[in-house]
Amino acid sequence: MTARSTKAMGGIAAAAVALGVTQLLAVFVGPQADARTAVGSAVIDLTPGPVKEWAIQTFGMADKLVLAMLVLAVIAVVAAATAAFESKRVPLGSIAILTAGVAGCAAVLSRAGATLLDIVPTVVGAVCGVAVLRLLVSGRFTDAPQPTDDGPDRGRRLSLVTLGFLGAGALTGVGGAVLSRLTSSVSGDRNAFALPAIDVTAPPVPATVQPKGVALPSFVTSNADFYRIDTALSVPQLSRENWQLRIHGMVDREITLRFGDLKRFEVVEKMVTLTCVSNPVGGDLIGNAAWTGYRVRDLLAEAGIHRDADMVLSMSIDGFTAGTPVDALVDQRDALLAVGMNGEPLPTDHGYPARLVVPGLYGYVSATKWVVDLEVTRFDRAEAYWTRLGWSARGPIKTESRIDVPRSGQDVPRGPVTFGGVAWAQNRGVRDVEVRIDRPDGQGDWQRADLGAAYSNDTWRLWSFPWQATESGPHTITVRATDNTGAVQTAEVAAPVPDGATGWHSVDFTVA
Ligand SMILES: Nc1nc2c(c(=O)[nH]1)N[C@H]1C(S)=C(S)[C@@H](COP(=O)(O)O)O[C@H]1N2
Ligand SMILES: [Mo]
Repeated sequence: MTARSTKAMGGIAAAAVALGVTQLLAVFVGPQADARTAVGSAVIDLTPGPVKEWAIQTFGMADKLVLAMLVLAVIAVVAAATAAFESKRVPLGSIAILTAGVAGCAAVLSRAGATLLDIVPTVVGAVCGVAVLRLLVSGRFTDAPQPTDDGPDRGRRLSLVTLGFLGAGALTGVGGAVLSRLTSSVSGDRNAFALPAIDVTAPPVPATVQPKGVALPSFVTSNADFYRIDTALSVPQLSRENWQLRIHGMVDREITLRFGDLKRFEVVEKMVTLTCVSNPVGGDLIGNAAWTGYRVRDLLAEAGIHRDADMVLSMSIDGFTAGTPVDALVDQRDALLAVGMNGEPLPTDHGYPARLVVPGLYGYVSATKWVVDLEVTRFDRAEAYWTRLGWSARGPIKTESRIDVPRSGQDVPRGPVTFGGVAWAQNRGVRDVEVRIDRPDGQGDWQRADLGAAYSNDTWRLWSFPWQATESGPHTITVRATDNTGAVQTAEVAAPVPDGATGWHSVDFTVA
């Protein structure tokens, strides 16, 4: 190894120690001192809207993991590149670590409710990082005096010490992350939560919602299979004890509800299909669940909404906001402050202890998880998280449909086969689904699909289509839905930005 590459390795080891020490110390100060989450959240917040959208489209639910790997890779490259030039006269590596430390402190301090104590782990971590780097380049661990810049490194000891620090950094980092997870987790609080008795139960799901011949997808999405989309780099751990909901703004009287206060409201169970605005045509950012909770209408009535208010800006404990039309929150669709999902307390990922569920609206304008604040306001006064980034202020869900069987590129044997999928137009309901199968000559006619029973206008509708595979070769199946207003799903292709994707879903398959 050359002296320069040895120094580069030292830079990575020093950065690892800086990150590890910061992570470990943050365990003792609290989650708000976690510089890793603070920096990651700052990166997410500063990333331009279209890039975020691209990340969700490309990496889907792995987006946060990809971000973490990317940040680590950038840190390693910068640490190596700058440390390679670390010397007494030009301490470039040390400067880089200190600069990163300052940025980390700024990210921590930028978070709501942060105090000076919260930056102590980052400051100590940065100082340790610099100390390690200075030690490694000092020449103390080389047998020879100071190696010349490009000369061979004659010391084995230096590599071993460098590896040791690298290991120490990894250990304290991973240890710190695991410990902070254990100490802040609300899983115990969640397990101890017995859902309130339901006053208004959702109608039972008849077996006929599942159309003949296909099992995909299941009408109710299990909690484990339910898509998850949010900006939360570490899932907020909010206990029922620490939860409260403030309702304020254009109201007659501001109120703050503790979790126990919810007892005085009627408990409603409702089946609602949630959809993400980022769901591409044919995508799976959609799921259907039975939600248990309280009518938002009842909560708002206690505060008394002013007549000229038209938006409720809901905010989560971690600062995400959604702007929902007042109408959608108070009309008969029964928008919920949900505390249960499919008969269980809300999973932490899905908003424990409480979130909003508003039928008919994309999640980004309605479905705030870990919700703690409702500000009654106006669309011309307030702007929510995604609207500020270029998405539409209003987000009614568009009429869409998806093919689940066959999968793209699938081989279909000759003979009888049943295709199937889902269609949705929440708050309007699906009336019809049509399927077109192009023969190898590119011709085909729209034909009515068989429909599963309609459960409600706020849930998706399953369809199936029996077909005889006779002609060998490539085929394409296309689907389109008609909602209860008579509107046929548009063929016009639109991207998810600014208010949801449109177009027909097609799947290519081959008859063997
Ligand atoms: N606190 C918080 N709530 C949020 C979001 C978020 O980023 N933060 N994302 C919203 C979006 S864009 C969608 S589509 C739904 C997804 O809910 P789910 O993860 O339970 O499926 O949550 C909404 N609620
Ligand atoms: Mo979303």
